[in-house]
Amino acid sequence: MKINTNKLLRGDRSLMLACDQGLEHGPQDFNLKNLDPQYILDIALEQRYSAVILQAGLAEKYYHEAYKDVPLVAKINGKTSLLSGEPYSPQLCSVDRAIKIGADAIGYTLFPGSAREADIFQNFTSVVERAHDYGIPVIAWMYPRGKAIKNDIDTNILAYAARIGLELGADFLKLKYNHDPEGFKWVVKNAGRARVLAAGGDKQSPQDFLHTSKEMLSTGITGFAVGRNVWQDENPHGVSKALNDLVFHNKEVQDVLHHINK
Ligand code: FBP
Repeated sequence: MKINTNKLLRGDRSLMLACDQGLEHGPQDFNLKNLDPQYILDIALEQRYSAVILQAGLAEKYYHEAYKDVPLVAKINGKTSLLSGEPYSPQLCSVDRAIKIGADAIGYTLFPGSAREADIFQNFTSVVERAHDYGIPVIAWMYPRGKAIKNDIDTNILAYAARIGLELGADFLKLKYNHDPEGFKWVVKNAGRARVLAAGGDKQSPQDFLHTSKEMLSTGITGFAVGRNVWQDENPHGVSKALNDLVFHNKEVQDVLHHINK
């Protein structure tokens, strides 16, 4: 079965907007504006993001009408930040339901190194099988975590995580950046034919974020699945336009700063 990644790519690049933090982090990430998923969907639609990432619950209530022009990544597992202990993110929505809701891709978080790794891998591979039977791509958040992981952004650990994602059948791997462009090139090589999307991380100044993004693009990644650095910014449309120019037009940072300085 051919896996259809076309909808998620423009040329060879992709820029996705993540809005699954409400479950993962809770309301601490939001203010009165971006607490409303519609605010984030408006950014995704207006700035022509390659996809928006939502849990099924949000998709059912908010992913309607014009928003359907933006491809949907349905995040089908999740957990809160309320519990400590070995990380485990249970599946909360079936692949079939995600497709009914309109998913163009399935999103799933894995924690390689967790004491629950065996369960995570077994569940993930059954998700990949089902999604691929429909020709739907799978995006794996590859987040090495748990007591066994001393440094989750160590180059070798990230490279191992990338290789695991490839071995288990993911089509895209979402990885955290380690601020070591040479090391990260090795990480991307280990992803093989799976494409790498970098996560945005905690909010930085838009200037710093754009410089880091440009550096990340030099490592061979396909693009970003970013959240807080866009919708927590006071000018999310400006940041999005600047990112668009970096990702899809290979512009230099100094040539896109006008978008955020307006
Ligand atoms: P951000 O760009 O806001 O960092 O979002 C990326 C993301 O992977 C989200 O999809 C997810 O909700 C969150 O980060 C997970 O964060 P954490 O590393 O705290 O588990």
